Amino acid sequence: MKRPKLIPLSGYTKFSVTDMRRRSQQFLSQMRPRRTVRQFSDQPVPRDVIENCVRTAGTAPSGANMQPWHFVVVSDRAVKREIREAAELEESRFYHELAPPEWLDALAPLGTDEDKPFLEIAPYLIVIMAQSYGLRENDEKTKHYYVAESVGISTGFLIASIHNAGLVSLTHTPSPMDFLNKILCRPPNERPFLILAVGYPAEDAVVPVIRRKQLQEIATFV
Ligand code: IYR
Repeated sequence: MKRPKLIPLSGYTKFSVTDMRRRSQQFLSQMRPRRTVRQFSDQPVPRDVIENCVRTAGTAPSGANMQPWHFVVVSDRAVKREIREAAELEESRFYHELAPPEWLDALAPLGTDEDKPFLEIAPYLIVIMAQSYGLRENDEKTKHYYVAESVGISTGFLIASIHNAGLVSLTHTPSPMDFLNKILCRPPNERPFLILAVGYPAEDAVVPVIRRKQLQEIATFV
């Protein structure tokens, strides 16, 4: 068994309570206006900004530090079109055959349907892949732990950093999503977690009226 290689904690900054309070309030004010946006502009976004956001996602904690994620950043028009066509096929089945009425009722306030133009219009689709297990170069398998939790946390970091950069995103999960492995030539240890469309909002973008739960509804202090 390997012995742990431990080094002193560096890069940690302790703030005064006053500063802590101010910073936590500032961050809340920054995150609060974030909205999931469904109408995108086709205005290009610098690739280095996306690279930094993905780097930030890569700083997330993960089970046994296996970092069981892979981000496929799609900007190629033909690939985006292929993804749109395949996703709309699945979505059409979802809305017209598979979705139980209760689910359709829950989605009604969002105004979603099987038409997914954003998959072609948004300058970037970040396809987040979860690696159920690792594959060494010699094809040997390694175990991954808490994959969904790890990839979910990483995706949260990604969404927050995209918002912080002044861009908007849309989490999209056509179901099933296995067509993405084929289109993006991904290995069998990866399964699509979600598609994140990223870009600037369309000039005439609209969002549904939503209410966020209050602190007392989402937290219990014991
Ligand atoms: N995947 C479908 C349906 C959908 C499901 C949920 I849960 C949403 O929050 C939004 C949509 C679609 O993208 O339209």
